[in-house]
Amino acid sequence: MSANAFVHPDEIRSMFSSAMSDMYRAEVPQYGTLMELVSDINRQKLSADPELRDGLAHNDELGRIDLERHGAIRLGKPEELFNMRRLFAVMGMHPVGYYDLSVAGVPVHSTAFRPIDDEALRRNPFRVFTSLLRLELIEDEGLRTEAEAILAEREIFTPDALKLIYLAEKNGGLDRIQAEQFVAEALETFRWHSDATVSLETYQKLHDAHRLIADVVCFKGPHINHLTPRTLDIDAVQRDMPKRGISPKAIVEGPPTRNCPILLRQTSFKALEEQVYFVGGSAKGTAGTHTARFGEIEQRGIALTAEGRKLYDTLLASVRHAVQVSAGGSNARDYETELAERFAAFPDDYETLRVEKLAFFRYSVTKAGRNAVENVDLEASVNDLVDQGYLRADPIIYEDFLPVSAAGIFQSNLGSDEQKNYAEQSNQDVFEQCLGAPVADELALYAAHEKASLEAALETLGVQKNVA
Ligand code: OOG
Ligand code: NI
Repeated sequence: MSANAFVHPDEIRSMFSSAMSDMYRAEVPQYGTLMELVSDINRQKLSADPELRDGLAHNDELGRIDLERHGAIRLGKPEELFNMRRLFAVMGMHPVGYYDLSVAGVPVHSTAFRPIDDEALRRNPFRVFTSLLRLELIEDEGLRTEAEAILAEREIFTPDALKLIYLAEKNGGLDRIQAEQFVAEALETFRWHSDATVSLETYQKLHDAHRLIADVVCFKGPHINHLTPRTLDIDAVQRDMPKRGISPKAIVEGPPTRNCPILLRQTSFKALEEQVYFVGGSAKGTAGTHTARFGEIEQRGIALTAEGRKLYDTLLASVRHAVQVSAGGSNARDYETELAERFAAFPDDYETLRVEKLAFFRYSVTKAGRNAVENVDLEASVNDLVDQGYLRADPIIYEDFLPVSAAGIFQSNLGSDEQKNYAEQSNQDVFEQCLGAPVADELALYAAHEKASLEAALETLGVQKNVA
């Protein structure tokens, strides 16, 4: 490799996520404790469940278990989102999906910046859930103007970060020295600042409008508000958090425990109260506190088709209608029971999920299939070929987020008395204008992945078929 060769975006992403992880562990020690708990439980789970271990090994995922994590940030103005897209593109992360959280009383809309192709996901799946504040949802016009004026003053990227983004775009990549500098400069944007940019009085006014608005508007930048390792047993982590002095949110968001995990299950520990200084008062400022940063864990399962997702949404809505978890979480058990009972209606074996087209699979030719190439019945259906043992179908893992779960994570860290109903409709067009690009449709990505794997497998078997 010559000295000037470009560093692969996947590698820059790995450098960045590892630097973020180090920074966050140093800034939020409780996150380090959570990471240790997760790694202990992953190890136990792998040694107790050889089938799980083999499955992960087959999909080449064993190596990425301790890597898998996501983070989240909240931005204040359109140009921040625009430049954030450019920054993440340098690391091979692109906007996928549109999430409207105003329907759940959180005045933001969001996307996830993430690697898209299989190879890139395998190398490092790090994603960042990125929200943009919707200032138009502040009812008080005076306060809205004030918030806009405060945000207009700030620049969340360092001049060198912007310069390196420009260079990467112009030259098509960054060399080793530039990539290292880029990671260091990019990190500055996500760092915690204990100095607020406003007085305590202004903070309080914005806080009263919505706690989230104060979090976005009153600081120098969009501090990373959580990082999320992957766990192989989320129920065990939820159960054991208190044993390590960590206080979990009341319930695990998403589907219940199942034999065949679907979509995404998440839980978090509650945001910590941290000391900050507001403008004014003594030279150092006025001491106060702000609550924003927490830790989260995730467990991912198979990606669902539109039909599977409809069933999931319907069942979840009926559970949430039947049991509303109280602020203190005293009825969390009722919720869990209801969730498990209602989701009994969701098929829980991969074969049914596949045959009923509820979930996405990656197809490959088995050894038996390769041996039988000359004798394969050309009229056989895909299901026949699977039944005959010539084709193998493995789950495609869900790489995105869930709006109802995300709202639950937001709310548990904002205090559950913050529920507000915004009349404003979701607005993907406005979001994409701010972003400067369309967001990719996640269902289309999974469908294309499944289709490509099936076409390649059928070609190997010598079967010509129109794959829908
Ligand atoms: C983002 C909350 C959503 C998730 O994993 O669903 C999220 C935030 O609090 O900014 O991270
Ligand atoms: Ni999260």
